[in-house]
Amino acid sequence: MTYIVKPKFHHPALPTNALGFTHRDYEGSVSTLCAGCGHDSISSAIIQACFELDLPPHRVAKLSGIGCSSKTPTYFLGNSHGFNSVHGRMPSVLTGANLANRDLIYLGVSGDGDSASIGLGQFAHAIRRGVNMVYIVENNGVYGLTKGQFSATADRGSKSKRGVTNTDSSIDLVAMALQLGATFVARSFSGDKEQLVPLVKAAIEHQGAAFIDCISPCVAFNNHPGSTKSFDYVREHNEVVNRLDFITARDPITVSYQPGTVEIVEQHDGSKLALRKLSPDYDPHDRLGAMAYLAERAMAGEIVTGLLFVDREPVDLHAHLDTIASPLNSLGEKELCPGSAALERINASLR
Ligand SMILES: Cc1ncc(C[n+]2csc(CCOP(=O)(O)OP(=O)(O)O)c2C)c(N)n1
Ligand code: SF4
Ligand SMILES: [Mg+2]
Repeated sequence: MTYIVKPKFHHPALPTNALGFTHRDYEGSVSTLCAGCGHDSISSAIIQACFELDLPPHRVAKLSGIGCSSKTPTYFLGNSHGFNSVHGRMPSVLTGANLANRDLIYLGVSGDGDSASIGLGQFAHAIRRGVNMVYIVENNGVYGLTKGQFSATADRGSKSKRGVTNTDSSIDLVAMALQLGATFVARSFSGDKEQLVPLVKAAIEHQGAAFIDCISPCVAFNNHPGSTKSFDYVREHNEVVNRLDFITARDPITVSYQPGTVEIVEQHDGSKLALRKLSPDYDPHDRLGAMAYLAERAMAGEIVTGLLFVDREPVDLHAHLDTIASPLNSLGEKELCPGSAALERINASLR
């Protein structure tokens, strides 16, 4: 058995959100991951973000591949749509679902093996097409589910639990997402919920390809000295460039700030991101600058976290393809089958 259903009763005084839902309404089954696994903290951040955004659970579709990370959608949003696909194939399934029904919020949950090893091509194409989604990689540097082999995000020189040194160069998914044109790019740490919850909220409201690389230590196979994805290593080498407050379109801006230290970034739907600058030189609107900064800090052994890049005017796949505004499942036979005269016109235009 890979999941245990949670009992339905809860304390009658649990706080509710604007829809009358409690936190429990956004939870899933009881997690069967190892106690202390970073992935459980990410699930908890997703639950918190969706509760605070007052999202109707039936409007969310969560998709994943294979791995401990890809099992996690069972442990959150139990009342949402879910699809557990094949190893490394989540991005194409998500792309297809998004094209068929643009009205849902798409949450792609993956692992570093799922996205940087077997699924690297799929990851790249979903990002470069600008699919409107939140793509979260729960990055522990190993294949946790198959007992701790190095994944493609393991740093060169880092050591496995058995003491073997990784001799391959690592793939930095954040650098790739920036290069491939993602319009929202962030890196976070499962141990930093204060940073992760607003990042997930902002990514959900972003109308384009939003990518979050979340370092998520595997306590069973990659949390030892010599690992660069352990809790201790990430805490010691974490360079936070900004802190985010997320404000929905209906909330008043209440953040207090010193001029010059906070920038308010408005998104398409009117929601606002209040970015507290911790690194004064860092500009999250400069794609090339972000790429250079990340590479420079990585050379110095630092892991840069925070909102790394956001495009205020994102364009998504539906805009690129000029698709109809309604979800395909709401179209009737008349729209879906316009008749032989229309087909003749299309054929004639291609001759
Ligand atoms: C096509 C295919 N190849 C290999 C596997 C075996 N396999 C299952 S999970 C996994 C790696 C998972 O690693 P990751 O995505 O990093 O998830 P984690 O368990 O670390 O969270 C592999 C290689 C598989 N299930 N399917
Ligand atoms: S093996 Fe690692 S990734 Fe999998 S549940 Fe355990 S700690 Fe988490
Ligand atoms: Mg992994």
